[in-house]
Amino acid sequence: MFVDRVRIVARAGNGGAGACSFLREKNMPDGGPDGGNGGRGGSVIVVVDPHVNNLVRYRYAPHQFAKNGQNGNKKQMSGRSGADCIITVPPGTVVSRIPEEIISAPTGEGERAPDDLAVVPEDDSLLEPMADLVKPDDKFALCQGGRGGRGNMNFKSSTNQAPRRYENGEEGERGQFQLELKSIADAGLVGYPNAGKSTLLSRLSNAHPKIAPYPFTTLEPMIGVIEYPDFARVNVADIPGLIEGAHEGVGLGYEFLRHIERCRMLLFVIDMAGSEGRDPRDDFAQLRKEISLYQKELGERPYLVVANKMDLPEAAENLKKFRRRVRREIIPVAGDRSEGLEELKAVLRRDLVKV
Ligand SMILES: Nc1nc2c(ncn2[C@@H]2O[C@H](COP(=O)(O)OP(=O)(O)OP(=O)(O)O)[C@@H](O)[C@H]2O)c(=O)[nH]1
Ligand SMILES: [Mg+2]
Repeated sequence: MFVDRVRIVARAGNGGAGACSFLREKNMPDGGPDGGNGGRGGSVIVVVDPHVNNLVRYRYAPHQFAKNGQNGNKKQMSGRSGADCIITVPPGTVVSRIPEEIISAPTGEGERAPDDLAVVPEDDSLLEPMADLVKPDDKFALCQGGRGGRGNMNFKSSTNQAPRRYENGEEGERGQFQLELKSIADAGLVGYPNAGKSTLLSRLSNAHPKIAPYPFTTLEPMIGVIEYPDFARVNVADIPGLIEGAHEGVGLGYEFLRHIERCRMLLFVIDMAGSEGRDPRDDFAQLRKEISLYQKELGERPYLVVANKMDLPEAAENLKKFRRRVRREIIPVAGDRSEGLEELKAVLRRDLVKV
């Protein structure tokens, strides 16, 4: 299962308490205070691991708690620090806080949501973005561990040689958070189901997506890397196909548009043969519309048209009509025969690789 959005409850460890103790040894009945400090509580830390590609593990383990620090001890011994809790996420994970007001807001029946259950805010705009973790090993401390309290050995002074004072540890931070994967690729493939997006990705890049002659073969996004002989790279994201009405929840591609939200360029893959009696011009117009309805800004992103299935008989005539309507760069290809792909690669390189 591909999971690209989870809500978690995170809690850092509390600091350990400082100790209150006095040195007692043979021949030293009144040794000084020797209570050590408490250890620091562990923090909850989010770290990017490029080998992780989704967030599924946190769906099943939404409670992420770090360990408490241990209490200080006699003989000036400090308590051990609590272990951190490390949350590994894929590159492109956006971390947001779910504000308290939403968590403690009454639910439908006038009840409060339980404190340890992450609730789903109706409105994403209420979330407070905290971090956008992009590169491998990017880190973010979600909840800081509490500081350990000082033991009584720290409170000795010229006027008080035998202090009984010590501190408790600080509480660790806690909260509820959303982790959302918004993949980062240079170019994103957008098209109707069966248009041949996955075929293109498999022929252009090192990726091996599933390809089949039925709609909605692709159920989860995938990123492939195109490597050029001089080691320049362009990565391309394949997502499930979009259909008319996608913005109203028809089909499943819409949910996945977040994975191309951050692409620098969109590649509209059009079945130029007009299989199943469709008109490629309408397909294109509909796709553009769905994209803009998803996000106005995504509709304004630079794009190219990839005219696919040019090997089929109707395609050439359709392409002529298409060119008359769409005044854009159009690259004719036949994905499953690898025809036209060198040109497509060259164009991607021209537009996406910095020199
Ligand atoms: N004739 C012809 N068929 C193609 C071409 N490219 C892809 N196909 C076929 O079209 C069908 C769909 O290909 P996919 O790559 O799975 O299409 P998709 O756009 O990824 O589809 P979804 O994942 O369902 O959105 C497969 O049967 C492919 O073999 C092409 O250039 N010419
Ligand atoms: Mg596919």
